[in-house]
Amino acid sequence: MPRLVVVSNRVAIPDPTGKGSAGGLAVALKEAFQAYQGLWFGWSGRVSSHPSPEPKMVDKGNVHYALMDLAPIDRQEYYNGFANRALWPNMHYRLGLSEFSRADYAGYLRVNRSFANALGQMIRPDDLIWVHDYHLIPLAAELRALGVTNRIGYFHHIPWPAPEVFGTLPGSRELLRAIADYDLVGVQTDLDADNLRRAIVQEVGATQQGVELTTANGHQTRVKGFPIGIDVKGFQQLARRPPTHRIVKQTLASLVSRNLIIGVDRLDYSKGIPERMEAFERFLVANPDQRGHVTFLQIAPTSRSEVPEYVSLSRATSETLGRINGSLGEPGWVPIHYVTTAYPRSVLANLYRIARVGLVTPMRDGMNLVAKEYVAAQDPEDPGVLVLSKFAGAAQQLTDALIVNPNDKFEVAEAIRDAIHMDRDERKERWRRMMKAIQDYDVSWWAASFLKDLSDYRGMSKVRSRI
Ligand code: ADQ
Repeated sequence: MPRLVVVSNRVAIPDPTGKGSAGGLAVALKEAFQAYQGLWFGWSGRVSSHPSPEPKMVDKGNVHYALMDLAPIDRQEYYNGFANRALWPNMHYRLGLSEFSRADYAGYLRVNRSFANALGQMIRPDDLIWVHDYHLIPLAAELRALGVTNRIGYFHHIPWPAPEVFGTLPGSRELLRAIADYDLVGVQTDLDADNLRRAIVQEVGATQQGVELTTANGHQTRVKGFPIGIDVKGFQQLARRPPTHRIVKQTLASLVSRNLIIGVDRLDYSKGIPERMEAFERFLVANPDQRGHVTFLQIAPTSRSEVPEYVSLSRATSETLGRINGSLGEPGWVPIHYVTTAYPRSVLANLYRIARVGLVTPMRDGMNLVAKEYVAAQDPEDPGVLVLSKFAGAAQQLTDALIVNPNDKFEVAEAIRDAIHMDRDERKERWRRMMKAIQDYDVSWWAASFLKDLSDYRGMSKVRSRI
């Protein structure tokens, strides 16, 4: 049986108690790891002053986990620095927030090289290697430099911006050259794929035939959209379970004759959380009859709190929240409930199901799985309405959501009003079509179709035979 080698920035080892909530990628790869023998390589999440150049091995079932520690400077430059202060904002079209530093970029390349050195020694000839996300773009190029000729695929979870935007980032051409060293590059949408192919053609001088690109050295790579999905059946089952968690019971109790609107995100400026609160404010101002009858619950655990832009966002969000609740709230009714706890998936599923409206309005998002989870969790006989940003990859598939531009709070406010007043027949009809879209392209489809494409692909053979 060929081995599947997954590489990602963070490695999610199954919780021995089985109680913890599995990370997104762990859920996505569960089935793939049943079909293959597995090795999952990446950062342990730990920082050590003298990290070992060799990974620490942990074995669980048929998956071996290879965990690398990082030195404090590595975490600062590679993770907080180049990945999260330069690449992330650039790829989410926030050029004003993108902070490039040569030291950070050098740290990013250094960590990718040290990961490749450690991983390279573990690779067997017929391993299929699947690298995940923007932290690890140069990994294939580093592995190739060590003589690794295996098929290597890359999946990019966040948007790939227009070439004019990506080109503003110093180092962008080198990164494009590096990405062309993969055999298959998967992105979330056809638009992302088109952006990336155009950039590789323009900046690296590759020739293009359909989805296939050939670089000057004869290496061929394919760039295609593979929209990521969720475990629809699993999520539906969670949503149908009777609520046991305190927050769900309290929320239900507080909702007598009130509608619930829900937002669930990591606290990240790409998710448009303060903008969403302002749109809700606009809705309450324009629809005074709704005051006291609607509550907006925003769940947003803090993330990347070592990155200065996230500290400012946290402050700005709390200020917006305080201002709105102070000016519009009444004794007995708080318009926005804001919670910074990360809840288990079962709790989210229950909350999605009782919410009349799912408000998913990122300024940019690769896909956005919350939109799909919200749809999966609904009661088919009385489903809620999804309000979805046109800038989430999910909007390409969920065209029966109420699609909005998150930069226009008036438009979002109108969509909230329409969602609350939508009759049951229309809600059911829209939900049925969205449900079909998420079932047809669920997480099993995503992993299986990427891996099939990668294993069928012969593009590297010409180069391999010359080595
Ligand atoms: P994220 O930016 O993290 O992922 P998203 O797709 O919404 O965004 O995934 C978040 C996941 O975390 C969801 O499964 C959600 O349920 C969970 N989550 C969010 N808030 C939570 C909370 N308060 N408590 C518990 N769980 C919570 C990146 C890209 C996305 C892309 C995914 C997958 O930015 O665009 O969809 O990868 O490719």
